[in-house]
Amino acid sequence: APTYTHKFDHAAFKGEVEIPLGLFINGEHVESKDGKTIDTINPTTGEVICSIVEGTAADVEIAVDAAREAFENTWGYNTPGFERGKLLMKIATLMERDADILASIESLDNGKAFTAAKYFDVTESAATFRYYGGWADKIHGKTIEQSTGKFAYTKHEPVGVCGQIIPWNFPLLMFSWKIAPALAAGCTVVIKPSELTPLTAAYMTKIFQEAGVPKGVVNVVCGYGPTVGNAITSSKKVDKVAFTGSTPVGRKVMEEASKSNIKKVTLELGGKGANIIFEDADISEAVKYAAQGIFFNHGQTCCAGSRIFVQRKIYDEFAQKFAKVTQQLKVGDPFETATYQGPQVSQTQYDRIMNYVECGKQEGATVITGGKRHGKTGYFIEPTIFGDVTSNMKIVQEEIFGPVVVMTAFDTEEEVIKEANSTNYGLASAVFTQNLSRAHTVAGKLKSGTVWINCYNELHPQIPFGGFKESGIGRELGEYALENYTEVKAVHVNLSAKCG
Ligand code: TXE
Repeated sequence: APTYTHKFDHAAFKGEVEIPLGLFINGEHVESKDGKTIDTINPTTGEVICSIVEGTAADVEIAVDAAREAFENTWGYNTPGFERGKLLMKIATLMERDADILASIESLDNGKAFTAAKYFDVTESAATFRYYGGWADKIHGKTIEQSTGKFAYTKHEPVGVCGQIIPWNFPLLMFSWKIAPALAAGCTVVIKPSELTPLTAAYMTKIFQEAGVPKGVVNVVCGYGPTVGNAITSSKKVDKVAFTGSTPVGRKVMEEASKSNIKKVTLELGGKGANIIFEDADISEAVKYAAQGIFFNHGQTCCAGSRIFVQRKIYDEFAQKFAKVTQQLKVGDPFETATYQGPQVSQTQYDRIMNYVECGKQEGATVITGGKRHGKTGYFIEPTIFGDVTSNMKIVQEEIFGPVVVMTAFDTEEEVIKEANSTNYGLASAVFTQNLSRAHTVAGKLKSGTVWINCYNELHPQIPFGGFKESGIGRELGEYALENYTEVKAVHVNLSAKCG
């Protein structure tokens, strides 16, 4: 299979990096069955970086068989938890060694600022492997006493072969959130990166080889959703599917799982996060977190704080300070050290976001700042704040998934909780206040899988993440994610009681 060598030359990293472009099946890089490839685009320039091998349904079948073979004969209980843990930690160490390389590839392929890629995506990805390395030998069941002579014990057994489908907004991080808990639990994996951002996953296959991951334990098949993705979700030989992406595709994943073999399903879908600022909040802190809450990763974050509710008394002051901080965010080349926001990931996403911006203007929302394209090449959009929005507007209801936030004033706690919860999504929300009682009361009433008090976008491998309502099913990260990758078996033991 082909490889591609990219020459990086920026302040933080200079050097040539070789990226394997083949499918990674049974420990080897291979061509696909029909020889087709996918061009991956640099969103900063709109130019092709390289062409990666495009998988087919037939390739998925081969990968699934390799994963099954590895599950039955090499991985699972064949490799004790302690050994699996050591391997996961070795992967983490190699990722830390190659942090500049991984971050450079991520910035090139996705457009995110190198600083963010290095200190958030790569750091957190390695931390996720290390964290689950620690769990691998601590996954065990319970003993349940029933009556004299009768008891049961539970075993938390690996589910088996897991299909995993990930998006383009955090290519390496989603790869790590999916693979690390699966391997810790003893499962084997067939993963499909997004067709828009396959390059960090491709590089990771070299790290797996170097770390000594046995063949077939992780298989990476790049390709499109309706072909490779669908082959995974509809396979009768896949025991579980984990998906992160859009809500419409999430529905399809469930449908295919139900039509094929009732494979276990976990979904992490969209969001429309409410960020609530009460008048007693530390305003300058709230402003900084609000900016980071929406503009981090160019707004391409499922938990983004895309709806800001500000108590009326401080609305004008907050709006003015928030606009000032927003205007100071540096938009530009991801490889420049000062850059906060790079381009959106693709022309399609750029168009989608700009359509929402136009729609907001037509619906009568006020543009407080931004609202236009940035520069002439690439997919750059100015960080944009809409004020005076009303709850029926499309920009308030739908996930924009770009650097666009809507802001509105509220009067009472009761009113803002009702508004915050009036969405089909339920991924994340936040409350800013100095009042301890109010903070926890509001946190209790918000219908979302994450609530931040006096902060935003804090994520940690130890802390579960996932959605209420149409934002998803199941939790990633923390001890909770292990449940996605284990089946509980109850073994009943009868020591003395006679039948009948
Ligand atoms: O997502 P898709 P898109 C939201 C966000 C964004 C919108 C569209 O609002 O603007 O979705 O993005 C694979 N069977 N999120 O169109 O298509 C696809 O190849 C199986 C939120 O890029 O859902 C990719 O690997 N798989 C989100 C993955 O699904 C299929 C992150 C996600 O792409 C498939 C991304 C099929 N039929 C977008 N069709 C989040 N929760 O963070 C596509 N895929």
